Amino acid sequence: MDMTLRWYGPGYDSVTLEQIRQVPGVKGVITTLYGTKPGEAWEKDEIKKIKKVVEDAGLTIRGIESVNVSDAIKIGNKDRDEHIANYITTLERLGEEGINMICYNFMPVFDWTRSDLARVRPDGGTVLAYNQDVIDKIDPEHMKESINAMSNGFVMPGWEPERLDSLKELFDMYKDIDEEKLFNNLVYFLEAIGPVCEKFDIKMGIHPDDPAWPIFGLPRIVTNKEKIVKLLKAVDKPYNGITLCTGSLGSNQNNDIPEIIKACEGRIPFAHVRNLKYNTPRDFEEAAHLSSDGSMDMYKIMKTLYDTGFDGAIRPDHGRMIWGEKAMPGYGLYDRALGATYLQGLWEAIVKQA
Ligand code: DNO
Repeated sequence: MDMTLRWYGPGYDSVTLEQIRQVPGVKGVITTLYGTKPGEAWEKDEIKKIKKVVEDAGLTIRGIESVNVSDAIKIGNKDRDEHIANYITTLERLGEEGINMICYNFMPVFDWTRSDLARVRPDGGTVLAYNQDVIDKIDPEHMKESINAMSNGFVMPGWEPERLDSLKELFDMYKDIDEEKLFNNLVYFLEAIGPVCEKFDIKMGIHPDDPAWPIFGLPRIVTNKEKIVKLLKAVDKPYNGITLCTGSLGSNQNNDIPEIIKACEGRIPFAHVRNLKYNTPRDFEEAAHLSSDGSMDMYKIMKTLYDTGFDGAIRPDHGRMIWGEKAMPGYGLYDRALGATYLQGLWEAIVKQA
């Protein structure tokens, strides 16, 4: 298990590599070239540059989150094959630099979705939260205004301004895409990138849909154990794995995370481990990582990862905003650092007990 922290790269993150290096046990970061557009090939020099910046700070790049998949690939339109060729080039260039864990998602239009990016909790910290009644009232084509108003001036991952500017076109492009077509397009993509993944021993970890059910009439295909197992079987190769995101899968209160971990044994190159507090079947908020602060059993999650031989990268996920920090919602330093040490504490106890 390699404990990591997500870092957005120079100019995008309020957290520095020097700070990350001081979080006990964290030796690597999960990063990306934030300025790149889905569909384009990443420049070799840019990859080398960010690698050097990270290594000069005494850390390594443990993986990429994300190499984003373009809407053309998800929809399967005329630009798909060109975009896949560029994706393969990116993987090849990352592989050549020894970077071989890639997180991506296959969510149409919106990446993760929340109704509130700064809900105040009883301890005064603020957190990301989701309320279905609020989401039901939002006009999805105007999500841009909602997200911009909530994001502290940061560009939120998955909510890049250029995407938000064309929401109407994006919705139109997806109007004939149902679950089955989306799934087939994902399989097509995974088969196409197979050779480059195998050549460089790259592990792809698809991120679950968040929340884990269809929203705004758009299909969602990575939401529960059955769908994940179907995907792992459809391309039954070690490179086709998942990012085990407990907060995303856990948004659906019917999902049993330890059972999902067991069903994915050997196919989890990356884990995002965080807790949620369920308030009602239609409302949850992102608690601190500790089991006692939320609704999930974090010990059981870490123990099941251990018991199934998990040896991938792991990171604490969205943290609360505490101690007056100003950062991208969910991605401040303080609470994620607390999460990283807590998860490592659980892990140490599990290892020693075994
Ligand atoms: C949100 C993240 C997601 C995730 C992507 C992976 O905080 O968990 O944006 O990085 O879905 O492609």
